[in-house]
Amino acid sequence: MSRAHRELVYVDRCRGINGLEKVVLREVRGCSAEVYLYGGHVTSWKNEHGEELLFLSSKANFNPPKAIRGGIPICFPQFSNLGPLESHGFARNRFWIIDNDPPAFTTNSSNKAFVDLILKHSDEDVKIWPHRYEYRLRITLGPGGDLMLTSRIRNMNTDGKPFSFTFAYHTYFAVTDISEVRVEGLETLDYLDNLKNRERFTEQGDAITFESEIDRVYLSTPTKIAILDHERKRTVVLRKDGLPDAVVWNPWDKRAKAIPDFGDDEYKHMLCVEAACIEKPITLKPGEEWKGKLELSAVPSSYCSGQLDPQRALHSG
Ligand code: TA6
Repeated sequence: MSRAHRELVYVDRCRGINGLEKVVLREVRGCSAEVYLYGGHVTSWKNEHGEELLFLSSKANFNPPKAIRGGIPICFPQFSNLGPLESHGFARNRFWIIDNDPPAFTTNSSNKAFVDLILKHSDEDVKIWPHRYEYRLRITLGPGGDLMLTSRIRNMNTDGKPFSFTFAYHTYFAVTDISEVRVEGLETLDYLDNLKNRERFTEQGDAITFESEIDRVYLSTPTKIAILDHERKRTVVLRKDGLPDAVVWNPWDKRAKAIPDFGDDEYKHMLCVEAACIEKPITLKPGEEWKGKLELSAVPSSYCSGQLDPQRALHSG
């Protein structure tokens, strides 16, 4: 093993913005990821060239109890305003702790850069969501730079009661120019349009492109979705498991101006594609566990007669 390899600190626990605790994951080829314990929130994912693949607003607050704008907020136990809780639930603005003794996890033994976090019911939260739970989140940076998030949520109620929840990995991807971005994998699917009272529509046959505000929940989506950044000649492939829905969101100019922790022009450089479980909430009986996995990889886009070739990205691997 080379000296550089021997000295690499795969998992580094330190302090980030406003002194908040964070964990930096690094891999030998130079990729990295950053995770704030506040929110169990991934705020950065960089490839081996040091290029940032996630969007983080220049106006993001790292001031609890405000959620961090950008990266990968965890929406649990409620997506959006689909229930009595605050928008997107409370997991994104709670302090998670490092889980030093996680239960067995089937994992690739070459993964060295990972962290296990845990969030449990608190006396305060039981007043707004009357359930006992254990939420274990493993975040892994693979040797090839892939970012993997696995959520395991267990019902710990002692009163025999089941609970239900909706969920999303609200991932903000960095894009060079939103008008040059295409999303492949959601063609012909049904979606609920949040801009039209969640009315149900069917997507046409073409890849999704962007020229105005969009806020949709695509239903029963395939396990792979590709985001093609034409200008950067990069494709991010999202693979998911246990998460049938996919939200696509960009606030565009007018709505961007109304979001205090979001720059007026930042909508041009971000796109949320969120692996989610929304239409049919997950119900767990006491002792039962749910698992939802997201895997992200960034690959150079290939060309086919001048067009990006998403099929190669979607159907490989
Ligand atoms: O996932 C899309 C969405 O639910 C939008 O409706 C939009 O408002 C966005 O999330 C951001 O929500 P937030 O509560 O973080 O401002």
